[in-house]
Amino acid sequence: MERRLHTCMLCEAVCGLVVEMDGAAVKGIRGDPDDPFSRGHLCPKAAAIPDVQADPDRVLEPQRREGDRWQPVSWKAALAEAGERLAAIQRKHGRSAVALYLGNPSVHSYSAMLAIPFLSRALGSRARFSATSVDQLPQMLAALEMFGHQLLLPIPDVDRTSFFLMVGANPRASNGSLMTAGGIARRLDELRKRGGKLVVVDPRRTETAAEADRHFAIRPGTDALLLLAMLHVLFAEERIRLGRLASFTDGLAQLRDAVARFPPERVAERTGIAADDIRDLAREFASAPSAVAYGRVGASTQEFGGLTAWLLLALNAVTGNLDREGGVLFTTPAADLAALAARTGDQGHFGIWRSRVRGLPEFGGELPAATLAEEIDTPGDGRIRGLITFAGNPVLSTPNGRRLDRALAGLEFMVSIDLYRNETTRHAHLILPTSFGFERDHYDLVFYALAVRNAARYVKPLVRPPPGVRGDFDVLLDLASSLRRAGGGRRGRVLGAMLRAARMLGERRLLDLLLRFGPHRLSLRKLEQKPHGVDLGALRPQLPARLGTKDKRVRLAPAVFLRDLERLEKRLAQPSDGLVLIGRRALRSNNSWMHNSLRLVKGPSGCVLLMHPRDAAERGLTAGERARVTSRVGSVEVPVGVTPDVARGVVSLPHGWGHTRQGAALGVAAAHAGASSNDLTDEQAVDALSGNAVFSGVPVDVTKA
Ligand SMILES: Nc1nc2c(c(=O)[nH]1)N[C@H]1C(S)=C(S)[C@@H](COP(=O)(O)OP(=O)(O)OC[C@H]3O[C@@H](n4cnc5c(=O)[nH]c(N)nc54)[C@H](O)[C@@H]3O)O[C@H]1N2
Ligand SMILES: Nc1nc2c(c(=O)[nH]1)N[C@H]1C(S)=C(S)[C@@H](COP(=O)(O)OP(=O)(O)OC[C@H]3O[C@@H](n4cnc5c(=O)[nH]c(N)nc54)[C@H](O)[C@@H]3O)O[C@H]1N2
Ligand code: SF4
Ligand SMILES: [Mo]
Repeated sequence: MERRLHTCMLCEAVCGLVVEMDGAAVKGIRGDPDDPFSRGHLCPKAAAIPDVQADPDRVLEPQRREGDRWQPVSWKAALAEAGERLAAIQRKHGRSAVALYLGNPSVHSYSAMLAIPFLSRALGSRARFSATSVDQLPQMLAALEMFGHQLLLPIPDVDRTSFFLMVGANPRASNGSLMTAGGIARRLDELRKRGGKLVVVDPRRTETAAEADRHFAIRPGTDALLLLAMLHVLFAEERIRLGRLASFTDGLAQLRDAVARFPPERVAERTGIAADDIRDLAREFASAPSAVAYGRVGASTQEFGGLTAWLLLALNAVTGNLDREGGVLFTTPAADLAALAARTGDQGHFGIWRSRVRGLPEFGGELPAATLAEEIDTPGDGRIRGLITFAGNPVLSTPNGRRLDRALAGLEFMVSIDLYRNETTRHAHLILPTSFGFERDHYDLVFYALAVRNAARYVKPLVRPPPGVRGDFDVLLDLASSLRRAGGGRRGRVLGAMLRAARMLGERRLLDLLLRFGPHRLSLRKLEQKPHGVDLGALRPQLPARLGTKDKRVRLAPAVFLRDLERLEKRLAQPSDGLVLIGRRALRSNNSWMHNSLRLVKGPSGCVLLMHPRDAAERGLTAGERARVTSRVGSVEVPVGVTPDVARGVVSLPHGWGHTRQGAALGVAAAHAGASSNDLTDEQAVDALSGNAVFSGVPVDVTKA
């Protein structure tokens, strides 16, 4: 038995792994206690990495679809056909007639991250989409508007803070998000052991809320109101302390004027949180020696996600907790994509163009995923007719998945780069498979940049990929080249030279260069000599130098957010009763795509609609019975779980289930199918400011099935 090192690529926690191997067979997986960052942490999902690698349903060579029949084809034929078909669409209908959708696992693969900009450039399409707009886009928008750079996301200093306000996040299930921290549960326990406080704002008493000092069961979608009222209290009681930020921060007076209209009494009923509680919470936050206001998926994927993201940052700033120990700080990752982007002048942009059908704003060159279906199924000039998907499953992961499902069936040509023939990729004409897991090396380009300490770890592949699959980097560049050869995409000699250079250097060398030019002057060689990884120290204050704004000043009250308050006011004037749907995550499930691992799905089904005992009783529903849930866009049938942990008026259903679609090849998942919550969520109900999808607060009816 041999002990080898790898790193888990499934979620944001970046756990170091010790893999026990017998030849090429994996015999056991443990957390690596000698990884200075993750310190031995791991969760049940890591054990499923070899399940995916060895999955009999995995696509192991390029597959071509003719009607509903799939046949293997050679790489050469597949790439040539993909290039020709996409190029033909682009020549006839313009470059933006071919769209690109990038799914979540692309950010867990450094080689994909390094190749995507090349494919994206070569494609030259404005129809770019990704999981960003069903996730953290509002937080990136707030960073862009306030700090001048979409990637400058401040990270909670969880290990040193004395007060943690957690809004719409459940790290005990998710293992932390935009807060990379191995063993986040232990870190939150330690926070409380040293006398610090954890306060959770969540419509459900989650695993995290159950272990907190205080839980506020907020009405979904009203977090912006809560935060406005907290800020109101701080201004009214003269508790504002910008500290060292004062000399480089603008907009304090505008912020004060904006929050003046939102005293706690005005928002108490709507948020479901008493005015006195809001006052106390504001006071406690401001008087804590250090404090963090942090929000994640529940705060982001809602009708006022943009406002919420802004107000959370503003709350940190006006209490002196932005860019300070124990508050929220920026990282200095060993490979610094944000700094590279700043040097090349690409710090992000917003609203430079708008989508054809609904006029939703681009963000960082991407359009909201909630608009993908209508951009395909609405006739007219500029319609999307071809699609490339990479590591994504938008049929299950974007709002009104059924509409997208139908739209994809009408595409002239679609090519998917994926491990599986899933609910989305079954519509492709070609599926191109890639390597996965221990078959490749790993450096976490994205998540070390979002980590609560600066750290780095590089691991080599442990096994060879199956002969028919290629690495992400190669497939993405090959597709770009074959598109160009066929006369599609963007032309130009510079681009051609860039593609050749990228291919010549390769992903490892590109990573090495990023490390060498990074703030810690590392290199692949240095990291290979420290296979357990290196600790690069705690986060340190970096403002104003790190800011992306031209004048190196923080903008506390950007105009886009001030304007959006009018929309909030209007909403406040409308009634808000009836049942609303929210989502949830579970430790043993990973978005839509790990339900084919028997070890993760066996046991009771995870796809259960949680509801409050009184809401259930009013509908004559008891635990285990099946309910029909109906929204504007559709309906699903699911078993009910009855629990006082969800607030009255709220029902909770996880996403990523619904493996019932004909033509997907996921044997285990189909036997544990569940229903897709995104057959209920509404693609028309986005955060009108940012275009981000709304998964929280979707109006639904629930009846006995
Ligand atoms: N096990 C597991 N881990 C994962 C994933 C997974 O699928 N499974 N996915 C990964 C991904 S892609 C991400 S982005 C992260 C997400 O990480 P988190 O955001 O920590 O995960 P969620 O469990 O979605 O937590 C969102 C919480 O918001 C609450 N909520 C819903 N609506 C509202 C609202 O209106 N206001 C407030 N205040 N709260 C609300 C929900 O009840 C839920 O508890 O997790 C990552 N880690
Ligand atoms: N209702 C509701 N919907 C949600 C959410 C929610 O909270 N509620 N959360 C949203 C969030 S935060 C996210 S991030 C999205 C995720 O949405 P998506 O990114 O669209 O979907 P995933 O389920 O992550 O699917 C990932 C796909 O990538 C493939 N894959 C995995 N690893 C690799 C790889 O290394 N290479 C390649 N080529 N393919 C790979 C898998 O087989 C799978 O098909 O879902 C969103 N949807
Ligand atoms: S917490 Fe995340 S990174 Fe760690 S083992 Fe689990 S899935 Fe992998
Ligand atoms: Mo996500």
